[in-house]
Amino acid sequence: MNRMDVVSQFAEYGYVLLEDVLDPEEDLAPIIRDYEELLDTLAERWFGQGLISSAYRGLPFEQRFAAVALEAGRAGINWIQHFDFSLPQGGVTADTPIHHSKAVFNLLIHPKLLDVAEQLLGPEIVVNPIHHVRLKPPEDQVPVGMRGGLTARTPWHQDQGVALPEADNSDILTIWLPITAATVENGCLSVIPGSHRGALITHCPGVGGVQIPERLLAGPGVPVPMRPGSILLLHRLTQHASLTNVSQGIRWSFDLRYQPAGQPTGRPAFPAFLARSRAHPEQVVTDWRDWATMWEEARQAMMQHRDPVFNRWTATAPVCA
Ligand SMILES: O=C(O)CCC(=O)C(=O)O
Ligand SMILES: [Fe+2]
Repeated sequence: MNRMDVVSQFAEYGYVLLEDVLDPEEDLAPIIRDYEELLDTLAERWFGQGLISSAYRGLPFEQRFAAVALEAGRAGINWIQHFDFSLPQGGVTADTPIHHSKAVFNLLIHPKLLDVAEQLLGPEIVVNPIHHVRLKPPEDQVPVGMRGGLTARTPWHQDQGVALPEADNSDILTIWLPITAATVENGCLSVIPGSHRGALITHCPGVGGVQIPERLLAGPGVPVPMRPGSILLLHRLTQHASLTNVSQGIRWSFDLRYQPAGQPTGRPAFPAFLARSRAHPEQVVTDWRDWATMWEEARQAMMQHRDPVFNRWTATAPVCA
């Protein structure tokens, strides 16, 4: 799709599906290998600690992940935090796990993703720190208390609603991409076309995170099944959710965010960095260890200070009653 088509579709619908942007072999296989290694480390550790009954050696990633997550969840381990490359919004300690690796950094700054981002944002591109890996087992295997947007169904929301008001005028672009096929059955995204032309709707706290009450949605959702290599661009006001994973397998995706340099990120407690720049090429972060260090510093700051504010919404809004 050429630049004008991306820009006009994005303006019209608030989302654009771009097929086969990434090469699964070249671009996604390193992520799979990285997470295989991480899973192996965690499975051996938890098995060694007697927290799970087997390390499930030799299983392919998907089955091994589902088996380990099921048992780890029962053992009370917040397993998703071991895989995510962001910090939780509260209760951060020196032991809070976070996964920073070269493979994840390389995906975050992948030239093919930045090329697409540049079409909408211009050439000075910052990585916004609101980003996640989502690894979702079959939903009935996730204990109710552990269900959230990273592990289970994501309720209806606008991404601007999960950022602080400081970023209301920041052009934050979401790029969502599956590592393994995202299907209607395993919980692909659902989007409401054109909903980005409306305002930011009040989000109410609830199971799975802050969410737009169903009766305030702009219309019916359109499911967006995707194959690995394809990417979905989302406007910050586009209303979207994920479906429930009712399959036997896992649903695995990354959601990354980009914005023009010089705008607030909406999550100031977390580190943003310059990923592409013609004006200040010397300030572009190119070493994954520098990125990891920034997050380490954010962690230290969160441990020392009172938990920063992450959300603008409270349950007391009239529409939430
Ligand atoms: O992957 C999901 O379940 C939700 C993703 C999402 O809401 C986002 O990437 O903004
Ligand atoms: Fe979202």
